[in-house]
Amino acid sequence: MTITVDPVSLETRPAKVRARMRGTIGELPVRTVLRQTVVVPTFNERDNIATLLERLASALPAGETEIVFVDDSTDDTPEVIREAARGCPIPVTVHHREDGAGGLGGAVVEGMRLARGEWIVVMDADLQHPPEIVPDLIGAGARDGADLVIGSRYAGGGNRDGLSGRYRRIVSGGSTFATKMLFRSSLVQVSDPMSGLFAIRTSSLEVEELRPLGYKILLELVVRNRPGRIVEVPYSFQPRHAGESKSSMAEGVRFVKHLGLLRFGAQRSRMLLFGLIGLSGLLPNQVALWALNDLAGVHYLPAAVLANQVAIGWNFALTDTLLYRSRRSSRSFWGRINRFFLLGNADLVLRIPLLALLVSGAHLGVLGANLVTLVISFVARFLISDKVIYRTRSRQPVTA
Ligand SMILES: Nc1nc2c(ncn2[C@@H]2O[C@H](COP(=O)(O)OP(=O)(O)OP(=O)(O)O)[C@@H](O)[C@H]2O)c(=O)[nH]1
Ligand SMILES: [Mg+2]
Repeated sequence: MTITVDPVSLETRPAKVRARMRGTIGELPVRTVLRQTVVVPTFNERDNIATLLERLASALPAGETEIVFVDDSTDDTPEVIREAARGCPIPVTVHHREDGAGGLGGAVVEGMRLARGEWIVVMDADLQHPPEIVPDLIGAGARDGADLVIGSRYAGGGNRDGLSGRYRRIVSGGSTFATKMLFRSSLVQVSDPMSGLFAIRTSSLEVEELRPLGYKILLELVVRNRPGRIVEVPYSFQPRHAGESKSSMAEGVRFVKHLGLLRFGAQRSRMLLFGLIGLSGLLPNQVALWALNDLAGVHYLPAAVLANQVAIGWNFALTDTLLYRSRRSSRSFWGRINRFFLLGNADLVLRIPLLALLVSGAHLGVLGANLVTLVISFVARFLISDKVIYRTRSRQPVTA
C-alpha cells in the first residue's frame, strides 16, 4: 500500500489534522496535488471491498486519486481493505475508529478532514453507488464551475430501483419530500437531498462547521456550508452488492432529530418536542379521568387530580427517554421524577386561580381563558425543565 501527500494542502489543514496526517505518512514520499479523494465510510462491509476497489481502479487515474476508508467495523473489514489495497494501483488508507463517534456522518467528516484531493467524493461501500460515476461527478463540477455535485436518483435519467421493497421506497420518497418542504430555499436546485453520493470542491468545504447526526451528511453540508453552485448527475441506484443494511428505526429517529436541529435550532426543537409530548399526554389524561369518574364512580374533582398524575407520569417517561436522554446524568432518577411531578402539580395550583382571574376578573370565555393558562403554563414548564431539571453541566456539550 502506498500513501502519498501534498505538502501544500497539508499546510492548509488545521494543526490537529496536520499532526495526524504527518503521523500517518511518516517516511512516505511526498507528491503533488491530487485531483480527487474518494471517502468511503464502512461498517462491516468485508465482502464488498475487493469489487469496490477493482471498479474504482478501472474508473479513475491512479496518479491523481486516493481512497480513504473511515471504518467503524466490528468485523475484519480493515484487514480485508489492507489486503485488497496491496493489489490496487490507487493509494488507499484505512482510518479505523474504535469509538465510531458520530456514526456514519461522523465518519464522513473524519474522512473529509483527512482528504487531500481538490475534490472529495463520498460514496457507500456496498456498490449501490456505481464507482464508474465518479469521473462524471467531477467532470460535471469542473465543467459547470460547481462547488457541489450530487449523484441523484430523482433527476431525469436517474432511478432508485435498488431500494429494496415498497416500504423503503415510501420512506425514502416521503422523507425526501418532507426535507424539501422544510428547506425549500436551500434545496431549490436539489432533487435528491438524501443522497449518500456526492462530490464537493475541497476549497468550498468548511468542515469545522459540520455537526452531522446520523446518515444525512449531504443535507448537513448544503444547509450549514451553503456551497455556491450545485449541480446534479443522474444515476441508477443499485441493489446492495453483499452484506447487510445498517439503516434502522433508530436511524430514522435520528434523522427526524437532525431535521429539527437544522431547521429550528436546538432550543426550539426541544420546545417543539416538549409540546408534542405534552399534547400526547392529553390521551392518558382523558382515559384515566373517564375510567376513574365513569367506571369507578370517583368524584370528578379528585378524579381530575389523579388523572393529572397519570399524564405527568406519561410525560415524564417520554421526556426522560426521548428528549433529555443525554442530560439524564445531571440528576438522579428520583431527583428528576420528583421535580417533574412537583412542576406538573404546581401547574395545577397556579392554573386554577389564573383561570378564575381571567374568567371572573377579565371576563374571558372559559375555553379561551383555559387556553391562555395552558400556553403560559407550557412555556413556564418547558423553561423550568430545560434550565433547572435537565440543566446542562458547564463542561457537558449540548447535543440536543
Ligand atoms: N464508518 C461508518 N460507516 C457506516 C456506519 N453505518 C453505516 N456505514 C456505512 O455507510 C454506508 C451506507 O450504509 P448502508 O447500510 O448501506 O445504508 P443504506 O444504503 O441506507 O441501506 P441499504 O439500502 O439497505 O444498503 C455503507 O458503506 C456502510 O458501511 C457507521 O456507523 N460508521
Ligand atoms: Mg447501502
